[in-house]
Amino acid sequence: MALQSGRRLLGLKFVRRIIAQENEIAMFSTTGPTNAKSCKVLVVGGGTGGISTAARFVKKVGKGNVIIIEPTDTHYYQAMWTLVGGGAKKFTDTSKPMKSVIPSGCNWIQDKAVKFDPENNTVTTEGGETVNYEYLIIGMGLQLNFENVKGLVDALKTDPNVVSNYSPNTVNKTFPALQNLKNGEAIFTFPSTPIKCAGAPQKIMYLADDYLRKNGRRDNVHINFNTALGVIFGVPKYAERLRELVSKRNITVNYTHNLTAIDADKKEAVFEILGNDKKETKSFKYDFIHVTPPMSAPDVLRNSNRLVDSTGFLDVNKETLQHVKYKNIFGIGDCTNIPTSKTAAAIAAQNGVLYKNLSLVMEGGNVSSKYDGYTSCPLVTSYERCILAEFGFDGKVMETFPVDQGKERRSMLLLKKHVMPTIYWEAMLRGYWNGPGVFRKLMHFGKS
Ligand code: UQ1
Repeated sequence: MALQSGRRLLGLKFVRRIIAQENEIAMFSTTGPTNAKSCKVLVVGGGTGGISTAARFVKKVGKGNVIIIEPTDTHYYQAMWTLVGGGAKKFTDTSKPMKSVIPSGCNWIQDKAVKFDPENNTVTTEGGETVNYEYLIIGMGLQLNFENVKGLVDALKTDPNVVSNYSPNTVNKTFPALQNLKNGEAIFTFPSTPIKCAGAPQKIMYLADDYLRKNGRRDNVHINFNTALGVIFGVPKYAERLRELVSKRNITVNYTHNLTAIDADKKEAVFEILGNDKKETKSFKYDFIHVTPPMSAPDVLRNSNRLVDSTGFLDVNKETLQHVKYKNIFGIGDCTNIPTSKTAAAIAAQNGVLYKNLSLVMEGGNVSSKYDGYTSCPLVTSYERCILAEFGFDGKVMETFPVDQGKERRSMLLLKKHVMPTIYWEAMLRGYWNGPGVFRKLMHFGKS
């Protein structure tokens, strides 16, 4: 009797093991019938937020337990594209192969996430793989919607004087166009949507201004900053300095002007005037136009109703970075609805908070670390100088150095041009940069 039940037990164990093995094969095989994978931490996005958080969590949860879903094979340091557009840095110095920045121990699925199912903890890719996760980090960045401006996609292809620093496909057009600009109208636009690096639309304008002055052509070119916004910058301290700057540099600012169409044949750009009820538009002739395209959260996220707010951005708690509905989902960077300026510096500061809070959740606790909205925008004002804007939620100024950073400074441009790239590639993407918060506290003797 005892022997029989012992055998039966052994048999049962054996059958269970076979079933488990089959399940395991199904879970990890990429070609198996269910095509499913499983992991502890799934990171969607191989940009700044995705790579820097994956680097931290793989150290915590171990090799093979972090999967990154990212379709592209190149990782860009986009913060450098202003200087590429200005001819001060090489485009080839702003990228690395994706595989070289995937943290070791992480599994990379080179595919596009096409479906989120947060109720069942799965994400499905375009290639049909379903990835099951315990914890999900979404860092998908922003989508550039060039097609939302009529005629722009074609104009970018056919007109050498229509340029944009915002895409790897167009950033290399900017400097040659500037070199060819001898006289006439130069226009720099800012759209009516949230964008990444809200300072970039005017940084390239200040470089263009400086370039034209240095080449003796500035008097022949009229520079316009046509912005959909009603202010030049969101933080009053820096806005004041920038208003002084544009007036000193003889730049015309047209507020509430939102680009809606480009007619490359007529060399005309059409702007709708926002804020008044009657639909008014105004056409501007251009000899050079730098376009900042409208942007949004990526379509796949926008269409995931359960994950996003009414604006289509990932709905997270702005301080804890935890999703408002799903406690095992966190968001980082540009695709979130965190009300701060979308920059790599913001992601750096969010990194530390996300790591602490998700670690607490993994250990069965509650989130406790709080993000203060820190972000930084090195406002390049010439080839030699920059205003290093640093601020948090509600425009609170949070400067690192014990000097007035509202002034144009050579030191801050050197920091942006020569120090930040090393911090980015060597520290941040490896999970070792939480932004300059500790230095700020040290330099202000612990006061803020
Ligand atoms: C920063 O932390 C950061 O993230 C990597 C940037 O992104 C490129 C920046 O441009 C800046 C300015 C910061 C803030 C760093 C310091 C030292 C003030």
